[in-house]
Amino acid sequence: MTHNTDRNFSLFERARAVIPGGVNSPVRAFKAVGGTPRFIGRAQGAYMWDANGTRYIDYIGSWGPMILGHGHPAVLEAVQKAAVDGLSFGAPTEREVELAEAILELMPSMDMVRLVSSGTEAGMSAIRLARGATGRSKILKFEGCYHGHADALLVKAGSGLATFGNATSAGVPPEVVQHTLVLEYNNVVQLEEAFALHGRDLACLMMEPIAGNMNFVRASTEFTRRCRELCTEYGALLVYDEVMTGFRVALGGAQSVYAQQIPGFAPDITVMGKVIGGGMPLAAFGGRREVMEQLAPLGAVYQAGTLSGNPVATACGLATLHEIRKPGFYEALASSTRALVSGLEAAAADEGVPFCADSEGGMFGFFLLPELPQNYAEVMRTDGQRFNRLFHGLLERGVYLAPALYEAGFVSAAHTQDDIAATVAAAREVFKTL
Ligand code: HOZ
Repeated sequence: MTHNTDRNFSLFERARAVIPGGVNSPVRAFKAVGGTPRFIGRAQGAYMWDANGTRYIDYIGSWGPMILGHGHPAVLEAVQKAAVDGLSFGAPTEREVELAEAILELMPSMDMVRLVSSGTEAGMSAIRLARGATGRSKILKFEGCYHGHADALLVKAGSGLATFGNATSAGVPPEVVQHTLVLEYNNVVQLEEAFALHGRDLACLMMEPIAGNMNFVRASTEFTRRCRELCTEYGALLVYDEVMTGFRVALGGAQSVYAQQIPGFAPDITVMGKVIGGGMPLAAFGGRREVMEQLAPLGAVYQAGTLSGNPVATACGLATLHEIRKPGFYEALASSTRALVSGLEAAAADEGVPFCADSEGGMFGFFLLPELPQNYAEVMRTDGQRFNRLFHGLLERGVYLAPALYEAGFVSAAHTQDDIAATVAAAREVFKTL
């Protein structure tokens, strides 16, 4: 196809004239992998079709929300009905109470929850709440963990302990990030040293339990256990960012997976997004009652939103939660995801490509490395050019992965064994050329 006949290309040209970089969220621009982003016209089940009408097996799933696949009939019906009754009221509704009740039932660490519109908003609000509830300013995060684009959280780690305040973005004043401490993920020694030095000043430790923004890196059980113990010992709140993992890796989120390994394990605050909105702008943060009651109008921590608890988004979220609660849902999803991961591993091994992969529930990641990385520095050892060749080879064969090696992948309940087999066959062809 020439540029003259490629509608993706012409749309990207038009987009670049009116939208910075041609996209409304940077990674969509294919800057890391090169080439022309696909402009999606429609999607159904496990597939998406671009502006040229080319079909792709979709492993992004809108970056996580589309756990049922695209266009699930029960979800569409709920959304259509809700839209007829009104798009937004800016007033309380019965449906948001129902959704809050459903979330709390599935997430026992939360006594109360507040609905917002995006994961960034939920993460930002959780930090304010933690600071308000503890009366402390400092926060701790880990290199490679992404918690949305709020100023205080856009901090890259400096190497080594106790590195405060290196904003990853222009426009974030140093004073805003001076309270953000960044440590290496899965490094227990560094964690213990940091708490010994700053523990009494920390409002919270915020983490992705399975980091999905440095591809897919699990927190080790020991690291998770020490995070919990040290927060308790020093009076800091443990904030679990389950925007990606919530209702994605298990019905009770990643915290339910860790609770099986660490008896009594629970975070103090959980941040959620993506799946709880089923594809509509909806996110949430929740936690223990005495912490959540610090929020306005009960408490002194202000937080608000015109579209919070939006009636159409909550209908979409409720219908999605209804489906994922059905018996066997996660077993089937995890089994499809494992089949994908083990198929890719076997194909890479046959072709002599260094490759490793991991998955939990419907979330997966893979690396062109001989061993699974434990932290961001290890993830960075991936050969980016090789990943780009793999990405484009798969895209040409109708398989749509995230256009950057730092992103996790997502399988939906709509992916069939045939889709997985076709993906593995395509990968095998590409591995031969890497
Ligand atoms: N937050 C996503 C990257 N981890 C990108 C979301 C999007 O572009 O839609």
